[in-house]
Amino acid sequence: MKKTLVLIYLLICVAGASAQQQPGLINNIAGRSSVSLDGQWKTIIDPYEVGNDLHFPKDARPKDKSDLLEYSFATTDSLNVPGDWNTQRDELFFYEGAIWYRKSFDYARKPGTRLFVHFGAANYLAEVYLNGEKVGRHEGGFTPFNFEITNLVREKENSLVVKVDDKRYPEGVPTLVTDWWNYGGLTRQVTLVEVPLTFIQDYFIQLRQGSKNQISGWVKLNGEKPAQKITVSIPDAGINKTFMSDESGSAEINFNADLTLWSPEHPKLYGVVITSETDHVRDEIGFRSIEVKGPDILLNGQPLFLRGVCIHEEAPLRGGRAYSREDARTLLGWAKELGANFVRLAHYPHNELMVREADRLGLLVWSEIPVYWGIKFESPVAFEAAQNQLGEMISRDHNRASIILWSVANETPNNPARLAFLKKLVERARSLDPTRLMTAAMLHHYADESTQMIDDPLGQYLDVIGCNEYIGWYDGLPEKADRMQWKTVYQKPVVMSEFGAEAVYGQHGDELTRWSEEYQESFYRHQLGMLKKIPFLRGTAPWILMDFRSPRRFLPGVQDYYNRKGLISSRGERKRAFYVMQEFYRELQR
Ligand code: GCB
Repeated sequence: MKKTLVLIYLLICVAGASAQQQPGLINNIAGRSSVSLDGQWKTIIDPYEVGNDLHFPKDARPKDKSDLLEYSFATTDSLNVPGDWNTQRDELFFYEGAIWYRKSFDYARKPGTRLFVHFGAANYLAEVYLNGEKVGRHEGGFTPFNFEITNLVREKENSLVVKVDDKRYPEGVPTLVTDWWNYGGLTRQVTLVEVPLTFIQDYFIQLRQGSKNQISGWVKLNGEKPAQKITVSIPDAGINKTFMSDESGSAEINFNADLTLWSPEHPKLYGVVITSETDHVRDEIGFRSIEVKGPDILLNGQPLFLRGVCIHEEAPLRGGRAYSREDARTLLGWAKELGANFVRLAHYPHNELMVREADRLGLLVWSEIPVYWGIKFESPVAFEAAQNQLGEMISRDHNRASIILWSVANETPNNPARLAFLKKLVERARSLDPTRLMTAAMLHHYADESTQMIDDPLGQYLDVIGCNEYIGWYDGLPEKADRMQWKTVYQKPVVMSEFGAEAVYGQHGDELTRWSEEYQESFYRHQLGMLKKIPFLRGTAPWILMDFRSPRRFLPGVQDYYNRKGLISSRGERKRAFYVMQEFYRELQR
């Protein structure tokens, strides 16, 4: 069985490698020797996309005083990496298009090593050139990718040029319209990663689905010496096991372990060391089981209610894309203060530091790809983009205990093309990771004037049903929730994956005054009254932890390009509704 899974995985890797997009070979940089390329990068704004014609990748300098050259990285302005460009310069706030980045660096590569350049994310399309040669291209704004540069790098004055283009296009994922800011640029860390000639490309070390003491997974080597002895050790658990990889570099691993299980109350992480004859990596991994049984979610065999909150990757306090450990600590710290044991990281894979902090803090995670609203479900281009992002999300985070749910979509229209598209994504995710639960945020509809029905056919392929609803905000006034009951055709856990109302922090009025904290507070009281009565409800994730920028929220003096549904303002002020939710989560823990 496991052999088949490893085989399927490898076939997928091979298939993926032949596709136009190549996310690269490095799956985990955390335990690697690396050099950061973060900091100031020279940039050229190229709204008409003439940079290729003018040979920007060559990063040329005039040869003599007569030479005609109409660009210069050396003397242009810089942008900080990581960071979106929109919040770094006023004139780039609304900019969507191409910007060229250039970083020069020296690098003394040790003999007998390979070198990769790794990008945490670039939104949305990236073309990468080193010393004038194209090394690769990547599509998708929220997942990592890397390219091998072993044969191109030199000791002095390397020129790394990256064209980043965040123009929206119909077949992109996401597509043209989103309710979040299209922050462009090299939004996450850029790193040079040096590995041995044959290195540990990836590993999957998790409890077997349904088991609390059997670790099963695989290790994959890449390079000229694929067949090697591999040791997996977990010193704290007294584990030291040896395996052999085969001619394709794959080793299947399987062993029993007596472990302290990871949970929100006790987020135990073990140091796990994987050693091959030529390489070693160390990671911090938690072990827990996650299953569903009828309408219940079981964590380590125990039924669990997900006390959640949705979070966008918006930087707390300073605004723009979040990327740092400090950002992650602030956002997740607020979620903990709310009483959460669960976060929905909406609407795309967040940076790796968020997930690693969730591992440390004991927050369960829902992670999703930006298959959002009206993607072009008939298009093979859109499917390829979605599938790649799904694969990259899973391969980056498949060893994180915090992640219990992979989500394939948010509020997508119910039609046959979309069902076929999402079914394939669910199958793909299950083949890549058989241990986690599959979900999607779906819609509901009226069965009669006081009954909401959840019966989207997508539900048949999922383990956990996510449902977004805005009764009392887009649909009537808050008290409308009092008259609503919920039904579902599925014998599966339901998580209310969104509900919320907008309020400006500090704006007061009565409970019927839109945008006031009192309206939002009343909305939450009525919502909770309704939600408590849903017998199959196993989690809540209100929309949203903090106000975030959106290009479709115009109301002057109120929204000003912010979606104000945050329980906390963008400056960190808790609104009244925050305390209503906090009280509910306290009650649940009593
Ligand atoms: C939704 C979307 C979310 C929006 C939210 C809203 O249903 O999933 O992305 O931001 O509603 O505030 O309208």
